[in-house]
Amino acid sequence: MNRLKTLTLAVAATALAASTLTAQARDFRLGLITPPQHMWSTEAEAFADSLHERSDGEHSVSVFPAQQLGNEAQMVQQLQTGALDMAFLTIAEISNRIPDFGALYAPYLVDGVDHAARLLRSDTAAELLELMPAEVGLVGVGYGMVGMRQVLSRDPIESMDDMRGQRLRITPFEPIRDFYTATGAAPAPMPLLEVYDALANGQVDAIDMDFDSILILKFYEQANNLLISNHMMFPMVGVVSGRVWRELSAEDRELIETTMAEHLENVLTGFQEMDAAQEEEIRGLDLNIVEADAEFFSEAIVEWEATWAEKAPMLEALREEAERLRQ
Ligand code: 3HB
Repeated sequence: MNRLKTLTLAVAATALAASTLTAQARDFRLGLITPPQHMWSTEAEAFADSLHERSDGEHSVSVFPAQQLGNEAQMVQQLQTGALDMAFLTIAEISNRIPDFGALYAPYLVDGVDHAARLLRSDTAAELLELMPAEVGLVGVGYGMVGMRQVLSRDPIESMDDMRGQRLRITPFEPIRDFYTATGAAPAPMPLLEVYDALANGQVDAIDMDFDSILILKFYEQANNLLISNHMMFPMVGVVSGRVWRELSAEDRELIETTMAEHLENVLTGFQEMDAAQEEEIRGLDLNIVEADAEFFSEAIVEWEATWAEKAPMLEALREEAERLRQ
């Protein structure tokens, strides 16, 4: 080895040692709205364990599930100021702030959970994440999801006519609100953890929900008609505060990014793996089940497209990608 190379290596080693010495041990805070038993929450805990282990005990992550730190709008604000370090967020709040994300909720963009996961792993979906630092000050590390959306209702829904005037709970965001308004229903925005009581006390007649939450939060106890419609996918995004990101060393960024991405991938595969069994379990409950497809909602879809093709220019590219990934 020549002298110059040895010297360069020695300087590099000293720099590395110095940066390790000055690297700050951190206890990051990660917030999410889902209850502790939801897979987003259990994978957030698993991410915390992995990061602790891979940083040789230097970094830890405290996970705050069940909206302990506030709703998603409040968490996004905290992420922007750096008061919160990380979160697993539905795309709902993000799509309210970056309309292009609304394209992910195009009705029947995907055929089911496998197709949804393929689309979320694509470069086109990754392009959306690139918009986040400049537009909301968050670093979007990758996607997770839950299962496809269904409609659970007190009264049977056999055609779109039956939806007219129904007070129907939605996650609070615009693309889904526009879809249900177009069906003739009266959308009632409400966070996940308020849904059970709202159904129980008659505040809403129906809810937009996924199989997993219908089961784990026992919504079927309060409404026994299920429209298996698979009408939209429901992505999640793992984020780090842009402010916090800027303070991190390149090494820590890399560690956080790869570790979080791995656990988000576990969420995608987890929901892919659970879907069929959950559908079977739900079909085994004492529910009146009706199935729906794009034809069922055709007029509402035309109306939705008219608004969102303009609001979310990424819709076209996502559709093309979804078409390529259709199997
Ligand atoms: C929702 O319906 O708002 C929701 C459902 C989930 C996870 C997060 C939000 O399974």
